[in-house]
Amino acid sequence: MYVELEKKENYAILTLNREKALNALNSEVLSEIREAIRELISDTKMRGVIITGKGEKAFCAGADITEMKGLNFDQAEEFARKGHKTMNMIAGSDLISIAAINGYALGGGLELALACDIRIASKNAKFGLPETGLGLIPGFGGTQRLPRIVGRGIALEIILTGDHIDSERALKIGLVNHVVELQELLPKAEEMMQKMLKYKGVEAQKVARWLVHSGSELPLTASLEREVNAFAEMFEKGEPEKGITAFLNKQKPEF
Ligand code: DAK
Repeated sequence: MYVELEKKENYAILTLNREKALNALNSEVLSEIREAIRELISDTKMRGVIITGKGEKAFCAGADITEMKGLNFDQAEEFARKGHKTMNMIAGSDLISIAAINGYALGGGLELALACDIRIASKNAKFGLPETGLGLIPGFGGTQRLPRIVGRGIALEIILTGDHIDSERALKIGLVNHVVELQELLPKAEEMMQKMLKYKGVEAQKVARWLVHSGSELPLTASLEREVNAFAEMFEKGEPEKGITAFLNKQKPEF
């Protein structure tokens, strides 16, 4: 198995387990990731996923370079679609996702982290999109998700130079939310996940996440209108009643 899935009470830790190849994404790894995400989506107790890599060297060194050699147009398209399907499944599901980046996050590995809601990195982490040096383009969403997170200028620098950037710079440009010691990485990711899953409206989080992710595809006036409707609809779903009543009674809300 190239993917380990450890379920906790209401979230899971998904670990890429192909350490010898620095957790590179071949077709099998991609399909096992999708299988694991599908399993979490169908388990109604599961509300979040932390994605990390086995070992101390790499989160994921990218798409499997050996598998890409000699692809024709149709095979390259199929490979790119498998990657997109995987990333979209993570970004488009109702699972809150945190990438816990424990080393290299290159190419498809960085694109996997970009598909997550939040990125936390260890100090030794290194990031980059080296594809153009292989005569490729970032093919698992990098040309689109990276500029939406760090802005177009920085994204183009990363894509066109192919340079590795360290965790300190990644933090400065907003590519990652936090940088911690390697041994603190999973505890930090779990602490954040638990905090997000406690005393928070389940539906409220789903809707807020959806508004943030889908809003960037719409003109501002349309996405603001969508927010108004979504806000009003929350009152028909019962969570505001619970949350507001608990606040007024000086209690913690249970959703
Ligand atoms: N794929 C396959 N194997 C990889 C790999 C990768 N991406 N990265 C590393 N490995 C393997 C190495 O070949 C080596 O295997 P053995 O020789 O031991 O059998 C083992 O992992 C350890 O790696 P190194 O010996 O190289 O370790 P070092 O510490 O010396 O260097 C490194 C670590 C991360 C700097 C280096 O391994 C490296 O540069 N790796 C390649 C990183 C990279 O270029 N990643 C981007 C891959 S391209 C598309 C769809 C998708 C994509 C593009 C287009 N369409 C279809 C349009 C996405 C592309 C990519 O992600």
